[in-house]
Amino acid sequence: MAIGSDIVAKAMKHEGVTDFFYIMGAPMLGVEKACMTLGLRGIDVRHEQAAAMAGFAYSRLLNRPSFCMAASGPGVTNLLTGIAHAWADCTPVIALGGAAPVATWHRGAFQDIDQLAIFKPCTKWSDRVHHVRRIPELIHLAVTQAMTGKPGPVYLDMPGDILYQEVDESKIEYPAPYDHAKRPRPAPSAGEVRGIVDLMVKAEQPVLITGTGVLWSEADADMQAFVEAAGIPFYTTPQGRGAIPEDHAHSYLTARAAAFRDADLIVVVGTRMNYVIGHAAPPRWNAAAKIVRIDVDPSEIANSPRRLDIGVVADAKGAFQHLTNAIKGKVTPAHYETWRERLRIRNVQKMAEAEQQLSTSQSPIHPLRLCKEIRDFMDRDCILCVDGQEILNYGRQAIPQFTARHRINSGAFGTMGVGMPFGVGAKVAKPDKQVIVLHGDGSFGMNAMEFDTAMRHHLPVLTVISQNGGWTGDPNKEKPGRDLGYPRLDKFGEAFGGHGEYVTKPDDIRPALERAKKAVAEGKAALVCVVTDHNARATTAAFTNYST
Ligand SMILES: Cc1ncc(C[n+]2csc(CCOP(=O)(O)OP(=O)(O)O)c2C)c(N)n1
Ligand SMILES: [Mg+2]
Repeated sequence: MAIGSDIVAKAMKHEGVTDFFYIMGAPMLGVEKACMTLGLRGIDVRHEQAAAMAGFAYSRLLNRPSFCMAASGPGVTNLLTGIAHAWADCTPVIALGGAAPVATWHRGAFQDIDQLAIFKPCTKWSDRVHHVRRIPELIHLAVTQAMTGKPGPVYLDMPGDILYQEVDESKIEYPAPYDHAKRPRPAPSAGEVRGIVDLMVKAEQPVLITGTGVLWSEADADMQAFVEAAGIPFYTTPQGRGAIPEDHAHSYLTARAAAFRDADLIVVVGTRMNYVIGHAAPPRWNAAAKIVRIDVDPSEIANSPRRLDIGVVADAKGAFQHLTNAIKGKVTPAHYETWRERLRIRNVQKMAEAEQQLSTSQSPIHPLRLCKEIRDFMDRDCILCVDGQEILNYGRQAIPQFTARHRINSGAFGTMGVGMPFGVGAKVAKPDKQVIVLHGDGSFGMNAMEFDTAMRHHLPVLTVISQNGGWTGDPNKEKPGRDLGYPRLDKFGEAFGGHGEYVTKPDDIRPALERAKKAVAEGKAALVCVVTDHNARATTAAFTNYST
């Protein structure tokens, strides 16, 4: 005889799950133990939101569902911010929440609250296990819901009496595991492809803008083939960066604003037309431009904030392949040469200006100088997780990206506190890659205890903190609750057996990073605390009428 908890673990293993993130507690202990008995790696974190956030990074890096688990009541409600973050950024994090027994609902039972209702608006799909024999079906459904079409988080509520119910194992059926290679990939019609090619033939100044949809579709190489065949300049959302290495000849990072403003054809693929790209609408984008949009999710096409000239429901991979074939003999790189040259010249000029700012040796250290030091230090395929406000904006401007999926940050939800958990999840997903977390000091505090998780689980993450003494820059000293002072966060790292560095001079940053790298090579997590200028305020495109 087995109990429901054993069946959850077996169903997860059957679906190919190898790792999960959790904090122990009833009624989920049985599931957690059974998973580890079956050989799954359980990473016990220090706050449940960090379990969901670590899962987020894991999913992003591996294009796989991630699993997090929490005890009933406050354990489950603690997951919420991480799951909401995954919802806002369309990432397949699967949360299993322990719940009060069905038999005692509404009778004042311990930790009894309607968790399913709480998670409904924060997930792509959510449900409750009602019958022990249907557990494998529901785990399979959870994975399928999370992974197909536009991905997203799901929640499964697991009442304690079902988890502990005995069941005859011979009566349990396991569906064939979800196979991502067989996922539906809608293709554009011949007419749609023709229409897009016509617009490309007529265009003189087109721009391709893409997002993480391209990464989920595993279409990076197809995107590059299209970009090279057409000679079209490309830009990505902050998290879609690296789909094509940003030192590619058709990448003009610092000419972004000009490219958006002057484009006469905007091709939007695998990204939402949300505030992150200024809705692909005026004032950031040319009002007179033609616009083509390709997305796997029909509701995205239907919900475009700007009238589309052509809207196509299609998967990015096939769409790029069709377009690359269809433009043959009609659009060549020569077509857009003048346009590219304009962007190239602008980019070269602005890059040179930027390099001067980045090299500043002002004291206290400017966050841009810190970014430059990290840029020059990090591996080309480093996984860089960035969290904060000023440091996030500076990092975006200053540090290019060469590897798809390896850049994750506070995202569309603007969630502070994701950095450390992302580092943990990233190192679990890709233990052989360099993982650097670039953190604000405020956001670091939110999940700082994940440094302990990194140490306990031998996940040598290199964390760099831009310690500007509080939340955001505040040159005019006008923000309530902004100041946090300058505690010795390097000592915090050392308290858990990690490597600590404390830096106040620009020229000391690189040697400190090198020492931290050595500690990381020896298996230790490292905390490099760099005191930065509290007056430094990054400029970025405004997306609200107010700001933090
Ligand atoms: C969970 C959460 N709480 C609060 C905020 C509001 N907020 C946005 S930016 C920010 C400050 C970030 O400061 P820090 O991490 O120190 O980075 P810095 O901007 O100083 O580089 C805050 C509190 C948020 N976005 N998310
Ligand atoms: Mg700060």
